[in-house]
Amino acid sequence: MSAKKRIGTIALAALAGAVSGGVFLGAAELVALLTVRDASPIVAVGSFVIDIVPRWAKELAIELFGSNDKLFLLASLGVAVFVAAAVAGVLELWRRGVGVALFAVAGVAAVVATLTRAGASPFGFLPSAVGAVAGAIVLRLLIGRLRAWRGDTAGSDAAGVDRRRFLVLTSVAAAGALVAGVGSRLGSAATSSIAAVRSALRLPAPASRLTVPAGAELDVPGISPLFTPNTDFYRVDTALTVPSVDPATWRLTIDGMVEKRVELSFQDLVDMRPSEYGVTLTCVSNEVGGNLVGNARWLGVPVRDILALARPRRGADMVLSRSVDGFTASTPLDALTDDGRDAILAIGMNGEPLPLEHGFPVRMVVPGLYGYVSATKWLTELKVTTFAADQAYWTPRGYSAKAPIKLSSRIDTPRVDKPLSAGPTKIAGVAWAQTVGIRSVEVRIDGGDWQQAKLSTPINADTWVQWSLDWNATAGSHTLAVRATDRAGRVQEQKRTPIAPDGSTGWQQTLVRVA
Ligand SMILES: Nc1nc2c(c(=O)[nH]1)N[C@H]1C(S)=C(S)[C@@H](COP(=O)(O)O)O[C@H]1N2
Ligand SMILES: [Mo]
Repeated sequence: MSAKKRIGTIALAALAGAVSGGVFLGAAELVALLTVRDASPIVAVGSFVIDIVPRWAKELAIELFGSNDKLFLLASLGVAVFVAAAVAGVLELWRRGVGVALFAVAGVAAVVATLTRAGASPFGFLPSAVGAVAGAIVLRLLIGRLRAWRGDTAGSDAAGVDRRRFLVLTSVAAAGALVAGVGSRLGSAATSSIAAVRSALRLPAPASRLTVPAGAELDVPGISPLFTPNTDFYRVDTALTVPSVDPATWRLTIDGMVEKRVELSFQDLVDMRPSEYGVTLTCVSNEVGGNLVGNARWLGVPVRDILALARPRRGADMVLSRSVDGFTASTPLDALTDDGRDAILAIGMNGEPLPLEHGFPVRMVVPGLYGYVSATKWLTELKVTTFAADQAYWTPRGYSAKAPIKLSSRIDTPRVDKPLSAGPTKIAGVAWAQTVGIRSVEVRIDGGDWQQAKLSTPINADTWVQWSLDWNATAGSHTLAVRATDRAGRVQEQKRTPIAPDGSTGWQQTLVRVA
């Protein structure tokens, strides 16, 4: 065989391998659609990767791709699968059975990843197993045909026939994999019944409504709205696919160091007459000036009332809240039981049931604590325990077990990327110091004196305030800085510190160009 022909054969083997990899994924998605929805191997392996990647990689992904970090992970995994499958194709060409063995190994790995997910169904092995078998069969067939064709004398009738057989089978397999894979993902999204259940759900009228004082919202173009619309609300979680939890079968277990183990249904929460609370949520990954912060009107029931049903025992100092997908958060027990703090189990967000990606049907919301230590979505268990005995998801991954939100402020307008023309304008933004409240916000232009910004009337100490300062912008470049002071008199720290282990500090500085 000439070198050129050999290279051509290897390339075709790689193609056959990649197509077989596609068959693996496509068949698995189809079986997942028909049997165990959550057992897609690519999702299971992706979730596994999320749990094991080092902190710096995760931070980099969030920094580069923001809320698209999961899409990026899936795409990288897809590429990795095709590359590995192409290699399997070449190996199968080199020695019969080696490529097939590689598919078997991948199948076993996918089965393990699927079965070790939190809440995995015992039949979760089916999609990966069927996918691996289908992929291996196709690989064997394709490489067999490729061998037959490339072994024929060039230009012979047999070569023509075998060539056609190889190409036809490869195209059919590729098309089948594509249709099965894409069709199944679309079908699964379209028939996901949880979205329909959510739209049909009617929330009870709040026992008491949140009072929003006059002057709570400033009228400044470009400022963050007082309440962040659900569709614009930042999303951060480790869930590669949004968990489906039906409120009809949802149960919350309160156990651990309690006098009485308690189980509650969604209706039990509704019967506890939920009220409205205004709370600004913040992610520990929010850089100074970042957008991983949002304010909402939550409908919920105080966690203290729920814990009271179970009666925590003496000695407990933490509640480990658990999500259906295995995520956990460690919240100091007193942050949940203090009369002065409105920690709630929320069922509503801005007048609607919780959106699916924000924890439908029930999540926790605790004023003053970063999301990763308090705001568990798709909540399923509250385990009363101690910091000595239990660790939450992020604790062994380099974040503090306890993490109060740090006082911070942000400039919303003007923005670096929006041109500004000279003349009177407003510098404006938001500032937050949950549970304490904001006393003042100051702005510094071009290193001059700090100037007092005007504040909106706060809803309460748990929500952010808006601030604004009149500015007569002159042509040229200007540096703007902002800092806030809370009602305890603490001034926002100037020193820049990174988000790990317990939240960023520093003053936001922006450069604006005025034309
Ligand atoms: N189940 C689950 N809940 C979770 C998380 C998660 O990864 N899984 N992430 C937490 C983090 S880090 C934050 S900042 C908030 C974000 O809530 P949001 O996505 O509704 O804005 O949810 C928290 N609750
Ligand atoms: Mo977070």
